[in-house]
Amino acid sequence: MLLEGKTVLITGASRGIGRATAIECARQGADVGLNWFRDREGIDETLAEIARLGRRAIEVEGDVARPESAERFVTAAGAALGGVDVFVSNAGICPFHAFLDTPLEVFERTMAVNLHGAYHMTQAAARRMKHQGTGGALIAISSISALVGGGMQAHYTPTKAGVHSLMQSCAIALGPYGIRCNSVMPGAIATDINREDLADPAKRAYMEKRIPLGRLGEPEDVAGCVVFLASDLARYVTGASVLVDGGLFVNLQ
Ligand code: NAD
Ligand code: RM4
Repeated sequence: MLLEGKTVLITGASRGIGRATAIECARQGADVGLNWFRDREGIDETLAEIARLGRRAIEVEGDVARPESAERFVTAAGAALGGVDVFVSNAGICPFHAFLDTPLEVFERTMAVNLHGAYHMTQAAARRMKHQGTGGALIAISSISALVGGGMQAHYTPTKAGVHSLMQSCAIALGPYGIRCNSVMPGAIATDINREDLADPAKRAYMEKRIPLGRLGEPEDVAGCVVFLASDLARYVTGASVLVDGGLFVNLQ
């Protein structure tokens, strides 16, 4: 019960890494506030799973790309659950596209959801934590793609480097309030975001071959690391990033 008595807010919690994180936080004793967008069925499944664990959960719909969603989410979830101790900025998209003809809308939407959304959400959560005066933990779901490129991801990888950088700056800005800020960098985790990309058997086999632990990741693999960073076990960890990639990043030869 690493998160007993804590309240955790998570964006993009209707499926994938966000859902697995919400469930693991609840299993570790937290009550959870869940942001979601255009996925009623998914958020209902997440809520049902948390109810089975006997924890409180509240959901707030909102597009993270809209700045007003941030204040709404933090205020509503914070009021319903009695505060915000941990905030996980997870919502993200990755519409794979070749660089030279990426439509402007694809670039702008990816930036708006992944980077601007993370910024507004993080700022709203940090303001609330400062006001509460009891510290807190901010965690951004960055990516291995913050460190290495992707030929079909030139509009995406800068957003992941961006949220990592956001956590580094926030660690400095918010340290005086006892608010820790870290990022998690997942490698290749099988979720809806890359279902099509990994449907190509050759691409999938190539990825698996590059991963020393021999398999793609599962959302639950990432959730465990988020729980650690959210918990008091990580009380002296801030401004850090943790790769959760089965060794993919270090595998050069
Ligand atoms: P996913 O597609 O399964 O889940 C994404 C979640 O974000 C969904 O719940 C979706 O509804 C939500 N979302 C999308 N746009 C939103 C918006 N505008 N407002 C609110 N919610 C929105 O994908 P995932 O793999 O679970 O991705 C979660 C995060 O993990 C993303 O930030 C992604 O960049 C990051 N990540 C994923 C991988 C991977 O291999 N799957 C690797 C590294 C990082
Ligand atoms: C990640 C990383 C993965 C990719 C997902 C969509 O950040 O680049 O390889 O599958 O994004």
